[in-house]
Amino acid sequence: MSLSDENGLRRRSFLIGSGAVLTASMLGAPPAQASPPLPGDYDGSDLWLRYEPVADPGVLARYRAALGAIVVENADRARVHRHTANLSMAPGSTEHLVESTLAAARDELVRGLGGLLGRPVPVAGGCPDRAVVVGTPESSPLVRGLVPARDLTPLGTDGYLIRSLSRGGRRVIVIAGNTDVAALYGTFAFLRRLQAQQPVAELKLSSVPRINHRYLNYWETERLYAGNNATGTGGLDGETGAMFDFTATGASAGLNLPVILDRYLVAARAMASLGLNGLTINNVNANSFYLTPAAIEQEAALADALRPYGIKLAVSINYAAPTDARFAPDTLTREQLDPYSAQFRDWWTRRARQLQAAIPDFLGFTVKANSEGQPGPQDLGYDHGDGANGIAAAVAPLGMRIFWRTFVYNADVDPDRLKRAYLEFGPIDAEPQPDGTTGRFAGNVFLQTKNGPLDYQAREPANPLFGRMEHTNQAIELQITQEYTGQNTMLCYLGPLWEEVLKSDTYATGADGGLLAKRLVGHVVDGTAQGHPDSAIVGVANFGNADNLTGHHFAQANLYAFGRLAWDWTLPARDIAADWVRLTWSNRDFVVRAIVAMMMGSREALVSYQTPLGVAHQFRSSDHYGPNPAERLARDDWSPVYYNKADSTGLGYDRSPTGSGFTAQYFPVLAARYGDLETTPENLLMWFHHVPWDRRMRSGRIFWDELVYRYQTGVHYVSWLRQAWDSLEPHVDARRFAEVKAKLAAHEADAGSWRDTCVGYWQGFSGRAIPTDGPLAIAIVVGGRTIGGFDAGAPSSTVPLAAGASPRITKVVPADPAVRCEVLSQAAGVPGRAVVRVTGKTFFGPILKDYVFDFTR
Ligand code: GCW
Repeated sequence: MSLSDENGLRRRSFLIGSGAVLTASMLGAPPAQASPPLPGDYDGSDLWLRYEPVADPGVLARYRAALGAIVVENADRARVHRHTANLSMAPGSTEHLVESTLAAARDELVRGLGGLLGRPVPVAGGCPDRAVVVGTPESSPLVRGLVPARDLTPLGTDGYLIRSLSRGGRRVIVIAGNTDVAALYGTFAFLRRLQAQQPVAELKLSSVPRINHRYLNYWETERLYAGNNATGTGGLDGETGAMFDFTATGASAGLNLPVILDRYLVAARAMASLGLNGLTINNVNANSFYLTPAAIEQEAALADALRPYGIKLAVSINYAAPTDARFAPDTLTREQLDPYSAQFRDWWTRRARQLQAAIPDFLGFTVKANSEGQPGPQDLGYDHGDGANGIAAAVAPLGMRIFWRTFVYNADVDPDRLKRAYLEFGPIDAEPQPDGTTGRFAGNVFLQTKNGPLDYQAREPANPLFGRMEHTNQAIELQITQEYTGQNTMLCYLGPLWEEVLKSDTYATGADGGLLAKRLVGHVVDGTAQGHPDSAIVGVANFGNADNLTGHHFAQANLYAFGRLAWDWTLPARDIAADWVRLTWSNRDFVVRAIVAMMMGSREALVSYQTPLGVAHQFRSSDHYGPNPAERLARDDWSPVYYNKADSTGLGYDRSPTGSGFTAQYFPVLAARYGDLETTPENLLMWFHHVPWDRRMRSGRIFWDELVYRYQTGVHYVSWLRQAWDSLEPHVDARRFAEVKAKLAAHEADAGSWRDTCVGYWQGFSGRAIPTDGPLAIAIVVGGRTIGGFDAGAPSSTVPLAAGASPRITKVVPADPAVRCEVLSQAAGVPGRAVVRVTGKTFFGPILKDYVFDFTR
């Protein structure tokens, strides 16, 4: 076997040892030939809405035979509201504005079928043979005749059905729902089937979302990793790097809203393709600019453009906005921020009315209060219930909702940051009310809660609020933008993280003390656990103005996965990944398998090289990207040292009953499990315990050794990712291949820096040597001598040889017989360098290490 190095030179290599080499090629790909990359300068700007011609001739023929016309009766009749008279696209745009939801569905079919089938599919009237018919019983007599009303009833407002039918000798496919937007969702679902080359014969499908409000929170100012300049954080030509232009200057001044840009409509179509139906347009550290009359006019234009796609807007607000001079003379004093005062409520009612006058379907407000320096009701001696209900009362008559975040950690509440939110919100939820009911939060308040009790870490236990807030509407908040998961550099597929959270068992109990039948976090969120009638899920979105909209090509997958899970949280992350790969990269099975494999281990690998075994938040404070376990900030609960508690006895935060007692916030089964070091899952160990360096782990190793190996294997996975991606070069279009390749190189280097920084720092406390018997440990035989004990985390190892001894490696002896060893290059002399590649497998996927040996005398 021979390999090409980066210069395209052929090198001789040979295999020693046994076991499976898990390269992409072993996952079914033909071996990487020295063939040229696929041509193509496609930049990723269509997200998963690429409608590339179907390459498989058999599938193409079947699709062409089945899909001959598009019928959307009365598509233009139900025009959506438009506030902005002169709404227009920017000059040179390729997207176009539509005025109704059914027109959006029709146009998507024209675009999608035309692209996939490689020839136009006509829009027709009547009911021609081989028609795709889209509509509702109201919009379309044809649909009314084809689909019995009783079949539509269970679909609610958003669900759809797709059916193959035969009428009077004509075969049609009907896509129907009770509302226009449901028909649009069905249209996208149908196109997704074709993009993934699934059969279109004998269709009998239906789908209803499990969660009502499926929203993105768009953060225009923070944690934006998708700007179109080199760093990914900013924009060019006067733009900020944000998705929507409100205040761009310079060359982009003419592109501010109300002008609509292509990317807004690509985002709208992408959101609708997943069934996302709401968008808060600004960061929760809210700028009150978005409430000013000029901004409301701009928002109204955006809402107009998005409305046909079923997307409604919301705004994040600052609790003290009424004191902002921008609203003069309509301002309040600080004292008037009393949530029970008429002035305060009336002020918010006026603001909400202005918004509703321009945006009739405006959703309401997202609020971060008394958190990280944001003002809130506590500034006036009130609690979160008082504050949330005050604004909720102001907007309730307008049919709006308040999404009040529970991301609070007032240090006066408890020394353990993780305990604080429940201590503040729990009692309000449990409070008996004068009318005999329980819980003080108003009916139009949702508490918006991050998945974990800390802050978007790559692994957290589920937030104990889930299941504990029985009397209040709950929204789960997931972070799509990769603040703590590699930003725009690392390939980290978050589907497995969210699947893990949504399928975590809360062990919630009912009034009788018995376990609830449905009690996963997903059941709590969708309302079925405790009978909540309303439900919401929110993702902090990763859109920016980069060509590919998300900065990293693979970050598109996270947006996609969030949307699919928002619709149906029970979907397996792996299946979602496979769909995304087919829609985005390739339909060839071996390519799909290879890329899905790369994605599926990527989050666990990141946990391993950043924060293994439950040690949380070791990020440097400046950017939350790189490591700084030694950092000590003025606020201790922002400091890595506060979380790691490293000392000579061990590592981790004791939150057991003899520590902070946080574990008691969970339902009894989990409280007991997490409260005891013996029963705490190892991947959460340091969330709950200060773990002794010499504790025996399930692997048989002591904790210190296991910890070091977690860091190493995380990096080794990224080394494998690089090799797997390289092997796909002939099968992936050139520009995106090169861009991902470059990101993976930086990813590997940065993963290595996490390992080296953290292991080096912990070693100062453990005082122990770096173990050398890990999963990829090898010995080499050189000049008749067997030499081993190499540090698998080191970039190279120096090997002194006796005078006259040959530097030729004659044998490689792996500690684990299942790993595969390959001498990539021998040293030409001494001094000289040899490289041995070792490939194996760990619990989250393949791992690879190139040992570099520098022979000296
Ligand atoms: O993780 C932190 C982020 C902040 C963010 C905060 C929050 C908007 O670093 O940027 O503030 O979470 O969620 O409020």
